[in-house]
Amino acid sequence: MKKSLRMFLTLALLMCLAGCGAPRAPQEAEEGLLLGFAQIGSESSWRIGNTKSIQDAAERHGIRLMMADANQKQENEIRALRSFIAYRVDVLAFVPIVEEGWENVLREAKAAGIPVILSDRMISGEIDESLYDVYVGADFLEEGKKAGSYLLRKREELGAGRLRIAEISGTPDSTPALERAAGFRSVIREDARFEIIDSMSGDFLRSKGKECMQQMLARHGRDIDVLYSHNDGMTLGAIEAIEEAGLVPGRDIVIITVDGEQAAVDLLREGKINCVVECTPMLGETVMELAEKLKAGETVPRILHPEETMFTEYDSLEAIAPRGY
Ligand code: GYE
Repeated sequence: MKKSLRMFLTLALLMCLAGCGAPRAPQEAEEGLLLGFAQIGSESSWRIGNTKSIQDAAERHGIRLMMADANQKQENEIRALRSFIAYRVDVLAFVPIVEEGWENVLREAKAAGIPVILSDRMISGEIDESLYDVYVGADFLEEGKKAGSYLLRKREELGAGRLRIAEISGTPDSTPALERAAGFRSVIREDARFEIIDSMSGDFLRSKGKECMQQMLARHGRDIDVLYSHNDGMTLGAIEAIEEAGLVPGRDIVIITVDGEQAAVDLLREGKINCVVECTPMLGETVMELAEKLKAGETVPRILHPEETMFTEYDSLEAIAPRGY
């Protein structure tokens, strides 16, 4: 069968298997590195920026990209990975939506001799380290610690009594949700006045962030001093709920958020958010460089964290460059 026809049939198969968004067709049909990338979906502006970063970098590098959108379902992601393996891509990359449950498909990739890049999120469980080559993504524990360290600085302004924190966390069992929670707790533990009075998962979705905040406001009324939200999308939803309840975000409730989307930085400038912990979605360039090295059989580091910062109400905010996501 002609290679281009085989490619077309494989893409059609992938579309059926993933049951959702069409995988992106490779730019050139015949030559160059072929990268299979399984993305988890488009739950946030961060994710949309991440997908674009991958696509743009693949184009710059002349890498043929087969991209599947798993529509937030691990089983779709696993099916897409199996299709990439069957197609014999040169390198596999994927965003593990949750940490557990990847052993079998990774063993299949290893048996087929295909190197694996974990992009943005980590895996855990009965994982033999040889089942993937490299992790490229944020240090989420550090992000949680940054959020906590901002709060230690803020605490004197908040009075002498208990400081009641409501948390809206990300997708359960995903690395950013687990580690943003753990890092934050490891820092605020230092002061017994801090108390996490409620924690709900908003699945990294703006709509769910709003619902969580509405429910927590109904349960606790004005007894919430601080909101710690694991991503900007959920924070934007929560701010709507706070304003609808007649409260002033950033003043009646101190707001800490993670990601650093343009919309969150704008609200930080307006005083409606107090602290934005940066998490960059711009991982495309590094993923492509790693894919090229892996295909060439070169050794690569096991872990690569991008440099990240945070922006708070205590900083001068004029100089922050447009965020691009
Ligand atoms: O914070 C959130 C996205 O995995 C770091 O997923 C990523 C998170 C990001 O949907 O906005």
